[in-house]
This record gives sequence, C-alpha cells and structure tokens, in this order.
Amino acid sequence: CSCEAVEREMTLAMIKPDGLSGNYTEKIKTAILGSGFHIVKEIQVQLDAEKASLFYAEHSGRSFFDSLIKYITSGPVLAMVLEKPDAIAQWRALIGPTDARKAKTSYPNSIRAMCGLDSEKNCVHGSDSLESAAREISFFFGDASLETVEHDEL
Ligand code: RTP
Ligand code: MG
Repeated sequence: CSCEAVEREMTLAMIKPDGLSGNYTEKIKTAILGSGFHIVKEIQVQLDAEKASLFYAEHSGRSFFDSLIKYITSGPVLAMVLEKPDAIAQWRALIGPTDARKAKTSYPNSIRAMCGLDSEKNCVHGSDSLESAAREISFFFGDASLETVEHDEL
C-alpha cells in the first residue's frame, strides 16, 4: 500500500563559505544524519559571480544582492542533496531562521544558531519549495561547467 503519509522528498542543502572555513562541516553532517536525512549526493564547488547571480536570481535587485554575491563567492561551498519524507520543510526547520542572531535567541538547537553570525552570514542554505529544490539540484548536479573543488584541497 502507499502507507507513507508524506512522500520521500529531496532538497538542496548548501554549506556556505563561512560554514566551510569555520570547520563546521562535520558538525552539520552529524546534525543532518541525526535528523534522519540521507545525503544522496554532494559536491564542493567554487562559485564565480556569474554562477552565484544565477543561483540567487530571485534576489537580484534587492539591496543585499551585491553583498550576498561577494559572500557566497568568498570561498567554496558544499552542496548536498538531502532526502527524507518532507525534506524541504524539515531541512528549513533544522537550519532555523535567515537571521542567525534570531536563531541564537529563539532557536538555539538550529544549525544557524551553531554556526551563523547575522542575517547574511548564516552558514547554510535550504531550498524553499519543490520548484526551487528541483532547480537548485540541477544547478549543482546537472552542470559540468561548475568548478569542482576536492575536499582535501582545502
Ligand atoms: P537561503 O536561501 O540561503 O536558504 O536563506 P533564506 O531562504 O533563509 O533567505 P533568503 O531570503 O532566500 O536570502 C538568501 C540569502 O541572502 C542573504 N541575505 N542577506 N543582509 C540581508 O538583509 C540579507 N537577507 C538575506 C542570506 O545569506 C540569505 O540566506
Ligand atoms: Mg532562500
């Protein structure tokens, strides 16, 4: 039977440059696996401004856009496909609110409370809908032109 009330779902998680440079990768993965997600795929890449602007196209024109592109291209990012039932909402809940200061005060167990700094440097990303998850997964895993960075190069 189709007994599962919630279908298995995939989302795109990303550890941002501050998460990688702050050595939070293992702690973040421990939180991911401890919450029952499967890490289906992962890739570490260095985004350039053009790719980053494509990834964050929905924010072009916003006051924080230039600063966001500078931040997200400041070092490599680690993109992961996470799978579990209701993965998109569950991952957003685990990372906490955009502003890491709010995460620290109101969601102390969230990932952004652990490794984020403010409303920009919040160390992780999560897709916000089925459509963005599909788009973001193909952005990272369907593009041979992305510059891959080996983990042990760091
Ligand atoms: P994300 O897309 O990274 O998972 O984060 P989000 O949905 O919680 O936040 P969103 O509104 O999509 O913004 C994307 C990223 O832009 C940076 N940002 N800076 N300075 C600011 O006011 C500001 N607001 C957003 C953050 O890095 C945010 O995650
Ligand atoms: Mg977003």
